[in-house]
Amino acid sequence: MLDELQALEQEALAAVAAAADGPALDAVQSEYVGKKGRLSGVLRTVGSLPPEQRGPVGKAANLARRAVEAAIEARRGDLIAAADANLGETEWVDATLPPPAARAAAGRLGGTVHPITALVRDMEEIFLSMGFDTLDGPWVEDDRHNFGALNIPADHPARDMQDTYWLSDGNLLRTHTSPVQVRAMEASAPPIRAVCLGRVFRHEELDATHENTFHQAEGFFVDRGVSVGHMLYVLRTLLREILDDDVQVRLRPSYFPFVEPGFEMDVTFRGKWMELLGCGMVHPYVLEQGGIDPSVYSGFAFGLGIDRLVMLKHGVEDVRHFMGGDLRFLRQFAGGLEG
Ligand code: FA5
Repeated sequence: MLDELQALEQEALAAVAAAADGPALDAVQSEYVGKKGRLSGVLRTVGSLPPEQRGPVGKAANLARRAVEAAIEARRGDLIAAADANLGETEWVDATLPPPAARAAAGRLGGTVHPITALVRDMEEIFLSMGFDTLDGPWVEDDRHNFGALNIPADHPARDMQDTYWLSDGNLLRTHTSPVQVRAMEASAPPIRAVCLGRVFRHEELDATHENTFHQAEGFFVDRGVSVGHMLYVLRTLLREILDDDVQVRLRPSYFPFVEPGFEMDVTFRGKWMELLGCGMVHPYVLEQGGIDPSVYSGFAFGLGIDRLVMLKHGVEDVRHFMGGDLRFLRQFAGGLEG
């Protein structure tokens, strides 16, 4: 019986050493030392042995089981350490690889630059080449910067031209980029030559040329002797760079409380005129609000609808596509716009 036990122990130890991985080791464990295992079986028969054999056989069987269990734990530790050491080979991921869906999409890699973002980048470069600084302004504005300092007091009918999203604390989502003019004048003295390209918000009735979240490019230049001629030069240069040379443009007298005189510029689009921007000479009241002496300095300002310029450039028929989130629309701009 003792010889048999010894042979069983040797057999179990050899099986442990030969187990190549976790599942193989689990199988060895249950074959020899599991509840119904062969060594456990010997221990269960000890009670039926003649009394003088029970002690030595029981002791030897217990020792054999403990030796096999210890060998199993040691082997398990070795297998885990070996797997860890090998992790770099078996488990590596290429973190730079695009997800499978994006790879499959139109056989190209990753996402695309949104057409608005692409045009914003182009415009910023053009303005930079004409010596303009790029400024940012907050989306959440106060009444003074969005309206009051721009010569639109509380009861002014011009407020109705820009239906406003008011916030419960009395602030608002900026309805245009013109507040950045005021902020720039407050922050620095002339000459000021700056642009701000960013998002604006209006509680609009939506149609093919009106969104409630859209983008404007504000440009302004304040110095001694600035005239309408300077403004037209900058606008013409910008539009020539962005659109075809043969684009038709017209300037109409118009009213904005913060400029005098004021104009609107239209461009032809699909056989009709589309309003693209408002512009004019900065009103003396606005210069004063920005801490600038209107008897010494003059300035021009314009506010251009970026979404509409993208429509013109790419022949997009409805402004609502831009914020609609439809990837089929955005993928059309994949070629050549990646950045
Ligand atoms: C303004 O917002 C003035 N701040 C522009 C300005 C600046 C005038 C400086 C004078 C001096 P207006 O509301 O017209 O003006 O908007 C300017 C341009 O934004 C429009 O010509 C149009 O191109 C675009 N725009 C206006 N409303 C929308 C809209 N709901 N959806 C898309 N584009 C719009």
